[in-house]
Amino acid sequence: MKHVIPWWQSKIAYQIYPRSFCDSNNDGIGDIPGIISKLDYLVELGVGIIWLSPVYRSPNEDMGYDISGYREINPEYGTMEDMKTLIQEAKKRDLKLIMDLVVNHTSDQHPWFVESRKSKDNPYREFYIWQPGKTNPWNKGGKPLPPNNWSSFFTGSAWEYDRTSQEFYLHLFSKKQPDLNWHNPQVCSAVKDIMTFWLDLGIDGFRCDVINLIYKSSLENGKKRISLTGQEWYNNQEGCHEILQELRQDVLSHYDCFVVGETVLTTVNQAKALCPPDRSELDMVFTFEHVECHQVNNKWFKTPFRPHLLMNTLIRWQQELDWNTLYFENHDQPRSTTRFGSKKYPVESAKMLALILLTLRGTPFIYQGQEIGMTNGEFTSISEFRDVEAHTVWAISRKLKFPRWLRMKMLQTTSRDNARTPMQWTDSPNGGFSSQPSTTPWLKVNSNCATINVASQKEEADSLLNWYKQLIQLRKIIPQLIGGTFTLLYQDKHIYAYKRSLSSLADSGDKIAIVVLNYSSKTRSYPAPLAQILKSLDNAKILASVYPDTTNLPPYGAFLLEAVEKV
Ligand code: ISL
Ligand code: CA
Repeated sequence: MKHVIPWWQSKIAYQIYPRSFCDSNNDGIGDIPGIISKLDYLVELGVGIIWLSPVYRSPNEDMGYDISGYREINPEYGTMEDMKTLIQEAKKRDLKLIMDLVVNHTSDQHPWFVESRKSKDNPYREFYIWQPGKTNPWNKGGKPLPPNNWSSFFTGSAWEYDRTSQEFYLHLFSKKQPDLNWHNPQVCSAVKDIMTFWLDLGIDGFRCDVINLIYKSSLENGKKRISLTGQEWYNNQEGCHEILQELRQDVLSHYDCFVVGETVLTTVNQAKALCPPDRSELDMVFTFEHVECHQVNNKWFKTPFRPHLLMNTLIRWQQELDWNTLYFENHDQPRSTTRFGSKKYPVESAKMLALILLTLRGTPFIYQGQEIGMTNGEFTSISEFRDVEAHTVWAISRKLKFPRWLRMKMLQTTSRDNARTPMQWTDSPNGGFSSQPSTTPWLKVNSNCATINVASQKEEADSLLNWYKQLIQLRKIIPQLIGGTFTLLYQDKHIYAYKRSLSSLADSGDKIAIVVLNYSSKTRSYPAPLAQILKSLDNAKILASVYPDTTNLPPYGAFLLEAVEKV
């Protein structure tokens, strides 16, 4: 029997960060009508699923990841009518649409929290995690100390003291993002209602923000760490699995939808447990090992990028997990062209990365602007950053007396604003992000929009944009690239080759797809074992290649070929 591949495995996803995608009314902020105006662009690109970062009502402390109204649209982005139009227009074009579900925390402006902080006996008190502080032995009667030593993702303590009720509340992110209390069944049923509301409006699933952190199994002190002390009490706890099962059973299983979890701190085995084959929990997860394997102890101090660490991690996850997301960028990560690519060979290295992304096993996620090779932002002063995390890190590192140049360098390489600069549609001064060239967008536009933009790459036959289009089309017509197994054929520090094969597919014979790549800035010849493998193929046909000539492997040379495997 032919195995039917579900749509969330066969389609390619595209992440839209609404604030930075397209500004239709010239207020400098991207919006829903702007997104609607670009749906045909996405169809032309060939993607099939849109993941929309939060568009809900929010005071924007964390740019929408702090929600104050789950059933409302942030007026900066449009109205609920606009959102309904977006859902319909996407459907018309056979584009699936998934939304962010942020339920580890809410905004401190959410009516639940506004109530919760009023008094200890408020009916919403138990929606959040409140704890009395510890007496300060050096200052008895003074401000108490936090209940435990947990630290926040944005640095500093994870607890905030509330004067009114004289207790602390937990916030794993900013203090304006109080964590929900998932021990309270009312929280779970409120979230189920929110999910049902959106699924009934016609969306096709969710990207669940930091979903593996929602369940805190204890509020004890954690083992002291350089960052994220306390994680052993909230990372991937048994209670989290139980909640995910409940959400699947009571809500998700009633719809043709899929859920991808964003799961920080998650190992291969934990990822397996979150995505069981019976679909009782999540369908796939965004894990971080491949984007973090270059860091020494925490993300603020990075060692120079070493391609083999990235490749080794990708390969290990390919070998150990049956299906997962594939991504190099999102709204939290620096741009891959700057980070994993080459300054000297920006287009070639970006093409090689695209080839990897679109030929591994899993569901590829392209982040807006990645398809044209957008680079990190060009920030030179703290006042240009908009991200709460950048400002928190700046303040703390200043307290620690880090010199200004070091603080700036840290932000320039790691800040999440790097990926949030406005989408570069044209060579106009604001990159065509706002329809009027005189409008100043909410975040500084990269000056390289003069050369890196959609309009010019559409015209250029061998642009990165057209390379993406070509690979996306190939992935649609070569079944091995979707359903095929992954086998590593060759690996040294620079050169990699892998095969995707699908022996069960009767009409494809023993056809295989092979990818060969040189992840380095030197021209290299084929190593003997790889040359041998390539020679043994019958009817090898190159389907896409970064360079027209494949007699050797030039810098970031990479190609995809189809062949028949001799038995
Ligand atoms: O970028 C990070 C911090 O340096 C990540 O650790 C990030 O905070 C983590 O991946 C969780 O991200 C998600 O939840 C956050 C939100 O700020 C991010 O934008 C979101 O993707 C809190 O909701
Ligand atoms: Ca706007």
